[in-house]
Amino acid sequence: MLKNKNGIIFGVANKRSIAWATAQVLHEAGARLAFTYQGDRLKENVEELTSEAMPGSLLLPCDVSKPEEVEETFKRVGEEFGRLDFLIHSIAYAPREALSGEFVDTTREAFLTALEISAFSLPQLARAAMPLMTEGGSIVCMSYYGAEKVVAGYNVMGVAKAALEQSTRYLAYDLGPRNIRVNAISAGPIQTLSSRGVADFSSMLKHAAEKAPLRRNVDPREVGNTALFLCSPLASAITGEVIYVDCGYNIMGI
Ligand code: 0WD
Repeated sequence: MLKNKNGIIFGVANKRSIAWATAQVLHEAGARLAFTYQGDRLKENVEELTSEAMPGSLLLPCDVSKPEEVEETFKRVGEEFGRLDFLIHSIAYAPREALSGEFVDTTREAFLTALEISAFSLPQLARAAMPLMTEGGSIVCMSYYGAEKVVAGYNVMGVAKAALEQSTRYLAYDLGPRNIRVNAISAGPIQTLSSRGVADFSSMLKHAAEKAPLRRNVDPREVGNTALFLCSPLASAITGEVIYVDCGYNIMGI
């Protein structure tokens, strides 16, 4: 479904990353992929994963808090790919101490960092990708239910996800005339490196599986499948949406 399409994926940290499950699905659909990694800390992981499964992938260092790395990333993508068709934003960060205890105690620094890395990075990357999306495009980011309801412990990340979801809508409006679609996937809880930073995450997983209509947790590949749909022509009239991939959890009241 994505033959002759070029995409870039932000947020592969290790084999459990949602971005990695998504990359596998997009690769199987025929896409050519570029990956970014945040600093040398994660370089080896990404090299190891891609060298086995997708040799020849373009790997680029990109910490979104460093504008010069973002600029260099898209310059290289332009040189290698010429045209970009989709971008997967699967990154988030908040200092660990902000993801436990009370939201009221969030420091200025933690608040600004969480919002910068987890939300501002979406318009930042969209702006940089836009000139390469010459034949339209699809931008997909990852959100969570804590954007709209209080999830104890999710704290400032919930505020950042609210900003991310609303950024999705404003970007959809701005980029629509270029036929660039922008959507968010609101995924159910999945055990990854990041989610381990959320206080009492295993209880969240258990609760979600018990309450969701499908009575189970989400598999990261199911998030990848939805990203594939959103990047494909099948979703050609869908933009500015938040699509739930949560086994139905969000529809439940009591
Ligand atoms: O339950 C979950 N795991 C859910 C995750 C449920 C719903 C949504 N999500 C979201 C996350 O909030 C995030 O936006 O999905 C996205 C991917 O998260 P993930 O796959 O759970 O987490 P992980 O594998 O840790 O990837 C996130 C990565 C970072 O990993 P670490 O753990 O090293 O912080 O985001 C990247 C980094 O690779 N990242 C950055 N990339 C560029 N510049 C930066 C940065 N400054 N900071 C973090």
